[in-house]
Amino acid sequence: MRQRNGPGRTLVMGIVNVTPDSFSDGGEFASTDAAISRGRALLAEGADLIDVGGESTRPGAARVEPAEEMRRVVPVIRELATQGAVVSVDTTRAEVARAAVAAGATVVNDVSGGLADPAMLATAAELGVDYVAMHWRGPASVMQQFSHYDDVAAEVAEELAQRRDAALAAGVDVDRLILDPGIGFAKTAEHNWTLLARLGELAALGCPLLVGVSRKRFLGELLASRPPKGRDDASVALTTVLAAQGVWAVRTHTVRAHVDAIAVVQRLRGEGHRGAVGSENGGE
Ligand code: PMM
Repeated sequence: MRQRNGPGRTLVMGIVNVTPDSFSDGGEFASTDAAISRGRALLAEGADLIDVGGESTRPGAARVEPAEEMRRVVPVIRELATQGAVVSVDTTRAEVARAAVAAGATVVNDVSGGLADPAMLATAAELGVDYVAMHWRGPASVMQQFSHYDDVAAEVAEELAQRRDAALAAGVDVDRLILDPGIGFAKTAEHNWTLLARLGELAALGCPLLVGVSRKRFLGELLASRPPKGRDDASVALTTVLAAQGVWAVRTHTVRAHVDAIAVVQRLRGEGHRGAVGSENGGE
């Protein structure tokens, strides 16, 4: 799979949801201070980048106003970027992306792949940032109605190819474009597993891949309905598989175990790794 210039391994994107209603962390980091602390903690665990979002994409979630979305994400981005973090903004709105980049974000993570806001692709091109186009068939409030596929891997690949072409036509630099299968977005558990098993078909689109499985519902279904935080070990197991396949980055709520899993993959390949994060050389 296509990697980019960088450390030559899968990157870990730590999630900071500045939302009162996230499915995975139940609004624990809704305040600015709590979100900044969470971002710092994920960086200390070894996150390569922090993804800051101000709008829940939980199935059925209602939309928030752009002003409220900006109020949530901008101060968090500014503080983490000032501290030297690479920050991405999880938004479907061009105006929020613009404010986030002004505050220091260098990646725009758009779960709609440019479909939710007609100004998004041109804005990402103009801002000259990395742009993640995720596979999306509609807003969270209605997306589960669109989970019908004859061949999920082929259709997601075809729809992502259209988003890739639209982004390039709008002027996004080919070296700044990342694609994402959108695990859990307008997809059943069965669809998610099929997509993960056939990721090579998406890699064939020629762009690096970002994959987000962390704590998602299909893992709860696998694990006898365990609640979101009980799905972390299975999330790490998937990171191991995804890193072995060479995805560009994984998007996760916890970081250290994912960094460790990636180090194991690197070591088995005979490639150097960056050393354990938080190691004290003890316990041997
Ligand atoms: N998943 C969520 C939110 N943003 N962005 C990308 N690129 N890929 C994803 O899979 C993705 C995303 C939903 O998960 P969360 O509510 O736990 O953040």
